[in-house]
Amino acid sequence: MAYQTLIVEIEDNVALIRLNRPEALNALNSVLLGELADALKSADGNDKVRCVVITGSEKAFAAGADIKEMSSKTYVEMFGTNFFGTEPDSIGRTRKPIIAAVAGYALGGGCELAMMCDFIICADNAKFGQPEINLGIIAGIGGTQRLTRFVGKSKAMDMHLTGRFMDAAEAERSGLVSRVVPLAQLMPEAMAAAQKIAAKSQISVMAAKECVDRAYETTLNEGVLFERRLFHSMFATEDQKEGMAAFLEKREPQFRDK
Ligand code: CO8
Repeated sequence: MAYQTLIVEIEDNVALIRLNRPEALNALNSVLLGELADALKSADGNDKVRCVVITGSEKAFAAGADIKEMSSKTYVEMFGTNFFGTEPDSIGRTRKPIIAAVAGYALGGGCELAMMCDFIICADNAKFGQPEINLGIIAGIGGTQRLTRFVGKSKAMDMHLTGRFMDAAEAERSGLVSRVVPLAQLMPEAMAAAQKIAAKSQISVMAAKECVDRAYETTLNEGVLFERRLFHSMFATEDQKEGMAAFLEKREPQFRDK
């Protein structure tokens, strides 16, 4: 399907979704968020897709929600239409793994979108921030909650209250991103990571994703129990037999998602 604000390519079992509003540094407007939710839903339902990468341009992953679109809205319009309430939830419901490949600015809603992905690989020119405070507003799609879980209270408060940006080195040091690579290596690195994930058993990939996500939603004991139940359930799959047999026979496993 052709989108106005996205370019989607599927190659080697990876769906690459590129945010494409260069005139506005990929600012997230309602068309883009709607299209992104749609693209993720179709990737989730497409047997050829085993992992998703979301990226932007070299200058901007996304510079936030679209300020032009929001500037004249009233409270009644925002609340009444649940503005930006539905699409982010549908992004969060995607069961296949999603990697954010971030170069340049990931600000406001852009930083929040990156944090909604399963992990972030960034280029050395990346800049993360929650500068909504400079506009007389606050984060609206999870930034106060997710950034705090990623980097802790002190840094999250600093970012949200001062609106300062965090560079790639600080983002890696703080646990916001999993890896930093030179800009030219960003897409090769992200695609290689996605292809590595795509080669695993999708059953165990989705189970691992559910378990890690559960860590943010429950107590340690409940999370460990949840993990153990899913761990036991892996032994009902053919892929567990194949994975362990391949190890013992010193060969590469051939997973069949069964
Ligand atoms: N919305 C709309 N247009 C934008 C945005 C944006 N967030 N960011 C940049 N643009 C536009 C500029 O207006 C400009 O357009 P034009 O050429 O027509 O004037 C074009 O992109 C290029 O931008 P700049 O000329 O400003 O480029 P610079 O390199 O000088 O500066 C910056 C880059 C620092 C990124 C700067 O553009 C900037 O500060 N942008 C705004 C960042 C920001 O405040 N983001 C937070 C927005 S609010 C938000 O995200 C709320 C989240 C809650 C809901 C989330 C729902 C998704």
